[in-house]
Amino acid sequence: MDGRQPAAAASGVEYGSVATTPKRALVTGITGQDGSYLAECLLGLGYEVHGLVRRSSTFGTQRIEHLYRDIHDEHRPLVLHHGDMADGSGLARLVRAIRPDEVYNLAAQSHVRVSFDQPAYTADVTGLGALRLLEAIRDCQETSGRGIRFYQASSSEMFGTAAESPQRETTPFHPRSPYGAAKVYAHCITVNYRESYGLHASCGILFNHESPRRGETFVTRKITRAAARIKVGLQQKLYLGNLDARRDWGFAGDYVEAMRLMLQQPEADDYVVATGETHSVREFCEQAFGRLGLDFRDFVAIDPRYFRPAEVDLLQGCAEKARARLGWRPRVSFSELVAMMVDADVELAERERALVAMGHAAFPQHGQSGPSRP
Ligand code: NAP
Ligand code: G4F
Repeated sequence: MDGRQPAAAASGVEYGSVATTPKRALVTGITGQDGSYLAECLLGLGYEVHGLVRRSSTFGTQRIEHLYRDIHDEHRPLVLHHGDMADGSGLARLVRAIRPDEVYNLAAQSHVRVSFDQPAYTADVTGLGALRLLEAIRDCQETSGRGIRFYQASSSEMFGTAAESPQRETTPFHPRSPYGAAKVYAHCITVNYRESYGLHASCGILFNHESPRRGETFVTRKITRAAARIKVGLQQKLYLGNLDARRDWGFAGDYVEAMRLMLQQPEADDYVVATGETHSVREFCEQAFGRLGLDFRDFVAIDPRYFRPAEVDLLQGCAEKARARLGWRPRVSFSELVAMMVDADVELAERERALVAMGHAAFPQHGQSGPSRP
């Protein structure tokens, strides 16, 4: 048997027809940037969407608030379940109860800098979490005889100091962080379950993708949020680390479509998803501040605390395979992405300024109290 084929014939597992609707999807990491765009995309296509949410003492569902309906509404297309990637038996119970057609594993401790401070936690959640979910799917598939298609959120961070540029599916991995190493494990175990058990399991090797919903400690959002706050007078300076790092930045809304397309293919496989362009952090600053008529050099200062023990200097992806096989291509350009993020953050900063004028506190900024902003 070709390791890439679903072992339907061998295992007696049947995959639902690609045209069958409504499909049922389970999305881990639904409260994150990508989870919110993916949930929107799937709901728009008529899916019944189930999301894994970890329990927290505060609400963490801001990004999906607009998709959620009252739990007393009988016909809710979006259902949230408590769970955690560290809890294998909980994941198994959930997969058995939901019996999804498709599972998208987006949950992770996804911050590279933080992974140096929390390496074991990152390995557990980002690496072993994928294994726990794969085991849950394998068990459910074996007992029910129904195929479950699986998507793993792999990352360009796995390439690290790659020997070639642009990076493609065949480029060897050389991770430069505990996060990158955990993602390599999750990637390899997904490929292994495809080859060993014939699971329809695909990995999307996604390059950096951003949006107005990006977490505020990732560099793009840190820059657009600060530029907007500086513009309206709520902040004076922005402290950053390595301005020379280069990334292939795309729009998250475009990238979740590639995830879905991977699971509609007859055969599972791995795909790079990228724009093919690379820009430095300095260029991002220049464009973001420039959109507001500001010169970033007047406001940006370097704080070595934001340097990493090991850095990934250059990422640039080749998404030819995704283009040829999935028909996928990015729609939003680099300058459109920067503009979209800056404009959204100006709106937010203006609302914040109005609240401050009424005597309320400014919105909390990571790093002003508690652990330093990564
Ligand atoms: P994100 O905004 O940081 O979202 C991460 C999600 O994982 C959140 O929903 C988070 O829940 C959840 N999560 C974290 N720990 C968990 C745990 N122990 N159990 C259950 N859920 C947990 O990340 P993203 O940018 O949307 O990225 C989505 C996935 O793609 C991640 O796996 C990331 O590593 C990967 N990826 C991202 C990029 C990128 O450029 N964005 C590129 C390549 C790969 P809370 O809301 O409760 O924190
Ligand atoms: O925005 P970043 O934190 O993203 P990074 O490390 O590339 O990771 C992101 O992309 C990965 C895909 O390649 C994902 F897998 C991962 O989950 C995450 O979404 O940092 C980008 C670059 C780095 O080189 C960093 O050193 O920006 C540099 N940088 C400079 N100053 C900074 C800062 N990064 C952050 N977060 N904060 C700074 O002050």
